[in-house]
Amino acid sequence: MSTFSSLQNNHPVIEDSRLKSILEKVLAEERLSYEDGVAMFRSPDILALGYMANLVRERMHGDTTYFNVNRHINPTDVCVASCRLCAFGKKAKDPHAYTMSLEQVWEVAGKGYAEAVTEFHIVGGLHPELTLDWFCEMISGLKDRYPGVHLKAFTMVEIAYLAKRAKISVRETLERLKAAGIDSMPGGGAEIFSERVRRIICDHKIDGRQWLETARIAHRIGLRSNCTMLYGHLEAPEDLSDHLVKLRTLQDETHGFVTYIPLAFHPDHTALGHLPKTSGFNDLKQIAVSRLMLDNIPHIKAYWIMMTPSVAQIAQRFGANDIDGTVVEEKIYHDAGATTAQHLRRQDLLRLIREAGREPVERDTAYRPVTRTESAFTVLV
Ligand code: V47
Repeated sequence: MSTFSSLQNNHPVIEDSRLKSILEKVLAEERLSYEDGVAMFRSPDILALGYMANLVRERMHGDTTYFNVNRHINPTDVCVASCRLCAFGKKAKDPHAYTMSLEQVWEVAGKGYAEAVTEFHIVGGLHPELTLDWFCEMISGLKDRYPGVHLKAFTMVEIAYLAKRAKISVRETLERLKAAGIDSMPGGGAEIFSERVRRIICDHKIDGRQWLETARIAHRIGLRSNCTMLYGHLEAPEDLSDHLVKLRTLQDETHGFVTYIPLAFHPDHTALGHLPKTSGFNDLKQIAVSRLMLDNIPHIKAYWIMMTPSVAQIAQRFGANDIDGTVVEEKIYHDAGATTAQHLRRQDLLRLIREAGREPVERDTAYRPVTRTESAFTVLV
């Protein structure tokens, strides 16, 4: 469509005619189909996608962009799986592998406490010897020492592995960890549900059906979680749309997903190191299409660690309403070649958000606003 004719219908940025019916649905607040998702992932019309996603984002969140202050804790990088996508996991006998003692985990957490973090994000490898009891002790020790900090811990993949090793159900495993003190779960490990691609990039992991079933059980026992999708490797537009529709279908049932985070594949130091890095164009498209498809998931996070602060800033006008936080000590992406800093100053984050015309709001994990004084923070309920 020419700029002149599109100007005539007041939607000047829709160039790709295949997106016109999608725009009509977006304006009518109708659900988009799997086919719409495929068409959007195929479309090069990034401005149209961003325009539509921004309409939805502003309808849901106005000008607010959320951020939080958290610390990642990775107790071990020992992992029995050898996923081609991963540069983090190591075999137990690898001289560079590490496993923290319980005291070390609690000590690392103490550093975050001093930085007044509101959340510990705890994930690690599938260790062949650490037991469920060990993890329960780790969690209850953290809760005792840092009662005000939200514990967002263990991917669905780790839960399924712990259950298998303890020879108990996923439900019982989750119930024990919840009793020990976990408050919610992160969204990692979902990768891409397509069996064809999963077989190549992470064939040692639980399959997509098991990931979704573990999330279903977590949500049913009252543990909310995030969800993710890994893109920028061997996937086709059909795989991307299918993944989002599966997340949306589960969300209709449980309402347990809080935030969706698209994760760009970083190939360095992985067995897929020959693949190119993703582009800013693809990063923005993933943000926009997910905002449009995931009509029942409240928040879309542009994770600056992964997409760089510059792209995460632009993403705030392409559908995202969250930019992650200031305090991180991130290993999974940096082992795979991420060149972003491991820490952004609060004032840098505020500037990025304000420059994008958005209103920064610090949040806790449940998206309640947090206010800070010189030395403490308060959650506003
Ligand atoms: O589970 C692993 C992915 C995830 C690579 O829930 C890789 O708030 C890219 O899940 N290149 C970890 N990705 C990160 C994650 C996350 C991050 C931020 C916030 C939240 C949240 C969750 O990263 C892994 C895996 O899916 N991953 N290796 C790699 N080479």
